[in-house]
Amino acid sequence: MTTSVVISGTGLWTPSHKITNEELVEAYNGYAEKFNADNRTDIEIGELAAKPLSSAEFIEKASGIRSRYTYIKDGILDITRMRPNIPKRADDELSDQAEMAIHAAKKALTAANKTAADIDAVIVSCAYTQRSYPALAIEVQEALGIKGFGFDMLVACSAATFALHRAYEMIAAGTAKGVLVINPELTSPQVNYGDRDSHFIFGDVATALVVEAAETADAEHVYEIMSTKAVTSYSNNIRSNFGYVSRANDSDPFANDMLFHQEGRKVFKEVCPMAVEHINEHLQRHSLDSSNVKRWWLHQANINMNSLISKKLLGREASLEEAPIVLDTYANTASAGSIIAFNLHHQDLVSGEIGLLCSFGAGYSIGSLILKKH
Ligand code: CO8
Repeated sequence: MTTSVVISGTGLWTPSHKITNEELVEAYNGYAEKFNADNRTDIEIGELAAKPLSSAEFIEKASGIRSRYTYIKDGILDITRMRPNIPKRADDELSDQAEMAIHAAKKALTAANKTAADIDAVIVSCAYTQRSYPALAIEVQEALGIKGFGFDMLVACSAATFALHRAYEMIAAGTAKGVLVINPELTSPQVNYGDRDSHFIFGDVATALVVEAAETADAEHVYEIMSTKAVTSYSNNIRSNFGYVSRANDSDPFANDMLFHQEGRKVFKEVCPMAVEHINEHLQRHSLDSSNVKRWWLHQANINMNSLISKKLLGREASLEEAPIVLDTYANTASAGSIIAFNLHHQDLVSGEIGLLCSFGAGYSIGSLILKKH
């Protein structure tokens, strides 16, 4: 008999600090004007390019983002700093990302009607972890009193869906009875707030999900994972060179290439058709098509990407009820975007209805799950 694997609870932790486009643009423009004044001579002789100004209208039109949450606001809008000021914690204190993860994990456990005793595997999966070891997942496991094992995973924007794939396989194989998948997306330390093209894109958040066998699930809202599908295809169009080798190759730890950077237009053009093909193939595996899907919990990187993808899938614009958007308030939260959409927009589905969860981003990486409400 094959085990039916379900998602039985989700948790969302939203930081209390919020930055609007207007606040962000005012800080960036102040920084750019100061940079241009300080470097006027080099700019005049063509040695240095002047920094162009940003605009809140452009940001909303090009991305759908109006504001974002940040773990710490202090420092980001300071034009002499342009990065969050996150105090260093001692080794015996809970780390920042573990703290974010625990907030979301507790909510997911409550929603799933579970306690630590029901979980025996913890996966912390996100775009960055603040240290290499010990794994954040093991720190979270210890703090929550979970027996078993934990490990960290990095798959940029597809970290959450790829971790759900692993959780699904572990439950199906019987190697775990309850898995907590947690995505503490602390993106703000990697954002180049002095770069007009990308200063507005990201926000911080943490999401969590409980994955278990259908036979142990007793929560109010339970979703069977009908199947998972993943694909990766190498691309340098979204990149960060930050890493532990920098010390050995004498690179500047504050250089622009150590931060998130991208060829946004190329990403848009290349990833949209990949995502459409991927989703159609996944649905075909179950002899389904887009008309069978009640809800699309799509990755949240750019509203124009989502509307293009849903237009190609449905042959028309998707309504906000069919394909919810959380970008306007959360911005791009790396792998957590589709999970936030799921968290906020899943309870109204009725038994037997189908939804599709899909991430797409750096790598390139695409991950999808077809979910059926119990
Ligand atoms: N204000 C005013 N004007 C601007 C601004 C700005 N802030 N930025 C750019 N412009 C200008 C450009 O210079 C350009 O001017 P011109 O036409 O004179 O050259 C014009 O506006 C148009 O610029 P673009 O062509 O760049 O504008 P787009 O319409 O393409 O929009 C986007 C830019 C929003 C970046 C868009 O291309 C996009 O969203 N692409 C998809 C990118 C994407 O989804 N990337 C995924 C990245 S996330 C990911 O994979 C996870 C990584 C790990 C997490 C990292 C955490 C830090």
